[in-house]
Amino acid sequence: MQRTIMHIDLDAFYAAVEQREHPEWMGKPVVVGADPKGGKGRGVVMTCSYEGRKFGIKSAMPISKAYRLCPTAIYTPPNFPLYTAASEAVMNILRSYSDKFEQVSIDEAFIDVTAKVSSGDKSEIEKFAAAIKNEIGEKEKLSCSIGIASNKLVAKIASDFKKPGGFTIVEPEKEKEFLSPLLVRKLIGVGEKTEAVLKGMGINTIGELAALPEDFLHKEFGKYGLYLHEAANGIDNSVVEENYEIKSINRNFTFEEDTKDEQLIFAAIDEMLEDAHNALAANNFCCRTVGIRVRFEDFETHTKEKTLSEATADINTIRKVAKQLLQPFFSDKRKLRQVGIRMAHLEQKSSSQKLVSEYFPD
Ligand code: TTP
Ligand code: MG
Repeated sequence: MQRTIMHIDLDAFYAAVEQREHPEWMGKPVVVGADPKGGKGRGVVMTCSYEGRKFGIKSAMPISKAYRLCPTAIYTPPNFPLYTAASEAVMNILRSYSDKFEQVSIDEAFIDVTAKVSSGDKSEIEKFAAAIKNEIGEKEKLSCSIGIASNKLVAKIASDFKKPGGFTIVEPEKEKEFLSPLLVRKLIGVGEKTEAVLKGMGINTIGELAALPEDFLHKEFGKYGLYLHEAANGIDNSVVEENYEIKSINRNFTFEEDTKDEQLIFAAIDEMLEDAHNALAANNFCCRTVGIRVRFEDFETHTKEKTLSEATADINTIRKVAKQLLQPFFSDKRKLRQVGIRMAHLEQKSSSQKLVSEYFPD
């Protein structure tokens, strides 16, 4: 059956929220990320308003480079509670347009509107998308781009096609034609490494990739090659479905005998971490908050947590934070009865990361 799927992605999300909160920043280059410290700052750009992108500033760029490109931009640290609240409000609006809803990241979601519009009726589909865009604009004062296609893969690429504020409809049967001139990197699951390998084969565009025999791709890339073949040909049968919600992952360990032995305590932490991290990875989550819980021999219980500037799924990073949080408790005279860890503020890794990890399990 012919499906109609929309992918909605907010424009310059963190920067747009900052502009909304500081109307005097409207129309100006706003960079959300690390402190540039007059060009000597370390850390990266999280995002930048479209006004700043004209100077060449982009997500993940060193903040020092952004500062060189535009020293007069407004530099601001991230305010996550604000973005989370804005994201939740937008997601609730989107959910009201279809019960087939899937949030992909903090600022993007799919909705399947097959049952809501007549397939192939372009003007009806456009009106539906315009209503969503207007409601997000009016209620949340945020701008979005919408891609519409017969599957998720093409809808996602389409939403990125005319940013900011774009609508792009890819009509059924036109998926291949639409993808053909685009660079392979636009495909979900194609990162820097695959792009370089394909370049070495003389393949730059999705159309060139689509023309390669399936067998050849299978031989070169294994199972991932089969995905590449389907994706390049605009085929994707995955369904829009909400991932069940896990709010946090918690593990606790009670010592056989109360202890102050740091080695023993760290070993317990390591064991729990491994287990909790497996749960994190199995659900394709990363976490932004790492917490610990200690219970002394007299049952007095303390919790401590740290929210990171960026969500992570890296076990070493999580371990380091957990151990730092635990350190002050060792100076207490009392022994520990129980120790626990917590991973919270879970976020789904972006779908491109998801696909890559599915095919390259490392
Ligand atoms: P994106 O949707 O990739 O970027 P964007 O919304 O800022 O810009 P646009 O969609 O118009 O191209 O990511 C959403 C938010 O995620 C972004 O506002 C900030 C955060 N983010 C990072 O913190 N680091 C990154 O490297 C990227 C790409 C995004
Ligand atoms: Mg966005």
